[in-house]
Amino acid sequence: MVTSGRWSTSPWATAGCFGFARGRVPGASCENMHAGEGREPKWERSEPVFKHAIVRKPAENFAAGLTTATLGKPDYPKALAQHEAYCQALVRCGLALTRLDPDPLFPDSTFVEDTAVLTAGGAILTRPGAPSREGEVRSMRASLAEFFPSSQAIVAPGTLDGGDICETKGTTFIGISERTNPEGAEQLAGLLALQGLRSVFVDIRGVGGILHLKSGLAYLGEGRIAAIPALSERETFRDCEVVVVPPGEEYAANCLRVNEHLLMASGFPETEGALAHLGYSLLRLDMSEFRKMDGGLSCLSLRF
Ligand code: CIR
Repeated sequence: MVTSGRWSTSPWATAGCFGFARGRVPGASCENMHAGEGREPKWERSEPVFKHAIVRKPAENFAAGLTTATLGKPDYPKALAQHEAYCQALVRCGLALTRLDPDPLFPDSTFVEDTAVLTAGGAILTRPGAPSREGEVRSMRASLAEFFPSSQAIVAPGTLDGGDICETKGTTFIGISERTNPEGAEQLAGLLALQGLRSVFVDIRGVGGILHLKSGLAYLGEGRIAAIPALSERETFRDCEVVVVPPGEEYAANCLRVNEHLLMASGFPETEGALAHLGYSLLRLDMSEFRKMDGGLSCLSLRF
């Protein structure tokens, strides 16, 4: 059910209007916002926004990656099948894929999203917060060079994972997390400001159950976000239209808008019903094996 007003008694709510102009980090000052102007609206229903995606097949030692989940060891053949279904979904959304070879040196390297932030203005290579993942950036730099002749980078002592970056119409939310530190967030905000893009920091340290900002938040297009209850009430999002993912279905918050479609994890009937009710063309994907490694839909690709 979709009702008006913030979620309190009803599990589903859409609230407010979009614009994000008054969005801010609770307890933080306006210095946390970086003004930017001149950006074209990112989502136009009639016009595909993304044309390309980079993906990397999971390596055989995928199960040796980092995880906090207690869902058991991922099944490799199943992970490969799920990854292929994900790739097919992106193709169905109209994207051309660059498929990178598995890289067993980095068991988490299938989660390519964490290695770069891509905007209309260029590529920004990250500096992942987990030391075991830092080396993933080297090969991504080479892969991106074909599409982005020059790039910028987050540098020490900054750390930043792409999973903490949620780009919306007019504002980029930057999560400060166990992986993205304030220095990394400041560096990214500064680089985005040079492109005329405005950033707002969202401190998610202490929010249980999410690794990255986008583990609990997704931009759905048209000024609307999906968010877990722990984030949906934040002042930061008070001007957004918020679809609150109900308790028990938090994993479904990491959905992915790609052009005319919305990719979502299967097995979350309330979320699916609400998104369908809102008119989204849903592509449901079994993400069970990636979930076991703390991964979601967005982390499996870099889109541009
Ligand atoms: C990690 O802990 O880094 C990986 N096992 C999962 C990364 C998921 N990435 C993402 O949500 N953007």
